[in-house]
Amino acid sequence: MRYPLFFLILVALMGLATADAYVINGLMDDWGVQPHIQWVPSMSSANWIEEDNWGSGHSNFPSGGEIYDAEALYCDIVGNTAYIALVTSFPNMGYDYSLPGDFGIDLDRDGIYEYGLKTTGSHQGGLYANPIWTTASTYSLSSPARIIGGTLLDIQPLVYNQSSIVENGFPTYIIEGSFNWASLGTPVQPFNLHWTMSCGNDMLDLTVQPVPEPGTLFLLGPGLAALWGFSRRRKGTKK
Ligand SMILES: [Ca+2]
Ligand SMILES: [Ca+2]
Ligand SMILES: [Ca+2]
Ligand SMILES: [Ca+2]
Repeated sequence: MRYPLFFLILVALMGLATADAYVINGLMDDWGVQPHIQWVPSMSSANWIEEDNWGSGHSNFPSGGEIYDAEALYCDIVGNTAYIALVTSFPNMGYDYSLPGDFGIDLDRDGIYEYGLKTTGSHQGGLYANPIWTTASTYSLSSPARIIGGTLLDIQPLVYNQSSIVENGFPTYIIEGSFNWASLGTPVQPFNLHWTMSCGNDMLDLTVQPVPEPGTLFLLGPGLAALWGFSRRRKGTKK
């Protein structure tokens, strides 16, 4: 009886297919990104935008200089998990009365952010439904900024890491986190992912196009084919 072996192989293949695509550690090597040197991510499924040393939301962005620079934003949806990474000069402790903002998720791109992900504080990594947001204090067009209420759905690990990279005299920070994409109903339409700091001196907006993850099917395909072939052969030898 060699069925258990095939089931072990099948389980192993499924394990490979659902293994974590990104490591939430505040490092960008798993995205294939070296900030300020190589911005293009290695995975074609990853959505991204880069605005290092400028900003599309306002002619003077980043207002106040490098420390406010929101530099690049990434999002990749793998299976039931959405991974997010942000590169910025803005410190996790904030700067000059401004604090880091939270990620806004506008599923139907109507300007209302139905979900949000906390980047700092005791609920860091918290996924909120119907969040209550603050308005960016200096540049209100950069809103929404910070989550101050709403329904907490889940908390997953999220890292706001000061990297060893220095650019224009300021350290580069990486915010890296994930949330359960399925808990949003696994939408298939493009949505808007947003980040700014509480003053709104710079911001990033990323259009994310969720695409079905082909890796699962490619990996499962041979396993299922082998299982099917084996069960057929087994039926044949029984007769
Ligand atoms: Ca990482
Ligand atoms: Ca910069
Ligand atoms: Ca920028
Ligand atoms: Ca919306």
